[in-house]
Amino acid sequence: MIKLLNVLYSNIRICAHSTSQMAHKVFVYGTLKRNEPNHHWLTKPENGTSKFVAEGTTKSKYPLIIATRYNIPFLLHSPGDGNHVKGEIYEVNDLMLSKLDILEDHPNYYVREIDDITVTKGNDTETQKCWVYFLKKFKPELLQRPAMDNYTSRGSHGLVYMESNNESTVDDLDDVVRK
Ligand code: PCA
Repeated sequence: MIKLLNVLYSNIRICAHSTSQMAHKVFVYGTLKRNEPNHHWLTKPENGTSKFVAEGTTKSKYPLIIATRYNIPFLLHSPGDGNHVKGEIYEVNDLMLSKLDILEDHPNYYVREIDDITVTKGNDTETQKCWVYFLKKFKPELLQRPAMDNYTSRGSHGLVYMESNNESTVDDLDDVVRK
C-alpha cells in the first residue's frame, strides 16, 4: 500500500513538474517587439525564458492605436475595425508569462486572450493560436484615433513611448478604460 502511494505520489509530482514547464505562445505587437522600449523584459534571464518563433499578423483586423500621456500602444478589442496588425510570436515559459502579466497589469488593464495569428512561410500560410494583450473595455473615442498596422515607438506619428511607473499607470488607466 505504502509503495503504491509512493508511486502515485511521484507520478503526481512528474505531472505537476511538466505543467509548470509549459510553453506558451505570445504574439507581441507593441513595446515588447524587438528594438522597442520593453523588449528587454523578454530577454531578462530573471524573468524566465523566451524564444522567437516567427513574425505574424492578426487574422482579424483590430485598431492598433497610441493613447494616454505616456504614448502607450493598445490593440483595441474591436474585431473588424482597423488593420491586420503585424507583430512577433515568442514561446515563453510559465515564469515569463507571469512576468508579462505583471508588466501589462493583466487583467486590470490589458486583458490576455488567445487569438489567431497568421504566419507566412514561403508560399504557405498557417494559423497559430497565441496569447495577445488587448484593451477590452476601452473608451469609444479611442476608435477615432489613427489606426496603425505596425507599431514602432519612434514612428512618423511622433508619439515616443514614455516609461511610466506603477503609480502613474493607475491614473492613465482612467484615460482609456470605460467605467
Ligand atoms: N506591450 C504588449 C502590449 C502592448 C505593449 O506595449 C505588446 O508589445 O504586445
